[in-house]
Amino acid sequence: MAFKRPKIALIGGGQIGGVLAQLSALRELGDVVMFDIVEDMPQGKTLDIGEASRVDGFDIELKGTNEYKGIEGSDVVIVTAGLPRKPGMSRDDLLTKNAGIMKQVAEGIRDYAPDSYVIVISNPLDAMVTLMKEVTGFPTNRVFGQAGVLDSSRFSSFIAWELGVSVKDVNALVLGGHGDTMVPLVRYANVNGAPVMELLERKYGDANKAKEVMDAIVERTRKAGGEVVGLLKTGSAFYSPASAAIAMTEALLRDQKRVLPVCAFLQGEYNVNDMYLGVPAIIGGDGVEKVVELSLNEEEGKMLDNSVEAVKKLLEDMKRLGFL
Ligand code: A3D
Repeated sequence: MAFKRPKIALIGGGQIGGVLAQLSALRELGDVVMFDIVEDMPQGKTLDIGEASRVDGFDIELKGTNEYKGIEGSDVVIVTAGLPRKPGMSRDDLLTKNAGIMKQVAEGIRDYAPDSYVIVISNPLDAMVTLMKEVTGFPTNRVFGQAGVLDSSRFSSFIAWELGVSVKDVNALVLGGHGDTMVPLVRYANVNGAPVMELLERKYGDANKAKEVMDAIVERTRKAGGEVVGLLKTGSAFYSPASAAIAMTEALLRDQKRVLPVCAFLQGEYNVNDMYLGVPAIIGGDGVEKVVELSLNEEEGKMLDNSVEAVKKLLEDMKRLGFL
C-alpha cells in the first residue's frame, strides 16, 4: 500500500474558506479541494494559493471545484457555506436560507465523502451542526462544530492583553452555545496555574475593581464577533475562525488528543441529552473521542442552562421551519 497525503475538502470558498486553504497548505496538513457554487472562484483562489508553493515551500496540491464529485475520498470536510444576512431579511428568512444550503451540503458530503470527519463553522453554528448530523447520518464523533476554540482564544487573548503576559501561558475556556449566552469560565481561567482573578486582584489591589475588569472581559468575549463586524463593515471575522478550525483539523489528522472546546453531541454529559453544545472534548484521530466534564458551581450551571435553553429555541425554530 502506498502512503498518500490526507485530503481536506472545504465546502465554501469565501472569506474563511480562503484562509483555511492557505493555512492547510502552509502547515502541509493535506491536499485541499475547495468547493463553491460560484463558478471559477474556488479554482482561482486555490490556484493563487498554490502558486506560492515555491515561496512558502509546501508540497500540497490545491484544487477548486463546483462539483461534489471533487470531494471524493476526503478525510476531513470543513463547512463554511452560507449566506450573510441581507438588509430586510428576517431571522427566519436567514435561517431558512442557510438551513437549505446546509441540507444540500450535507447530502453532498454523505454521498461523496461518506467516511469523512466533518467540522462545521457556518452559523447559526449549533443548529447547522445538528442538521449536518441529521442529514449525513454520520456517527456523532465524526460531526462537530467550531466555535469554542475561537471564543476561548478571544477570551484568552483579552486576559493576556489585560495582564501583560504571554497568551501562550493563558488557559481560559468558554462553554455553551455560540452566541450571547456563551459561558466564559472565569473560575477556571489561569496563567500557568495561577488563577486569573487572583492576578487581577494583585494588579488592582481591590477585589471589586478586579471583578469589574473581568466582567468587562467576559462581556467583550461574548460580543467579540459583533465587535469585528462593526469594524469591518462588510463581512465577519475570518482569520481567527479559520485558525480555530485548523487547530481542530490538525488535532484530528495528527491524532493529537488535544482537549479543545468544540460543539459536540452530548448524551448525558453536563446533564444535557441528545443535543449539540460547546464543551471541552478530546480531539484525536477518531474525531470527538471523549467529552471532558468539568464540575460547575451553581452560578456556572445556571449560565450553562441558560445557554442550553437558547440552543433549544434555535432547534425549535429549525423544526418549525421543517428542517429537523
Ligand atoms: P463568505 O465569505 O460569505 O463565504 C461563504 C461562501 O459560501 C461563499 O463563497 C458562497 O458562495 C458559499 N456558498 C453559498 N451557498 C453555497 C452552497 N449551496 N454550497 C457551497 N457553497 C455555498 O462567509 P465567511 O467565509 O466569512 O463565513 C462563513 C460562515 O461562517 C458564515 O455562516 C459565518 O456566519 C460563519 N462564521 C462562524 C464563526 C464561528 O465561530 C462559528 C465565525 C465567523 C463566521
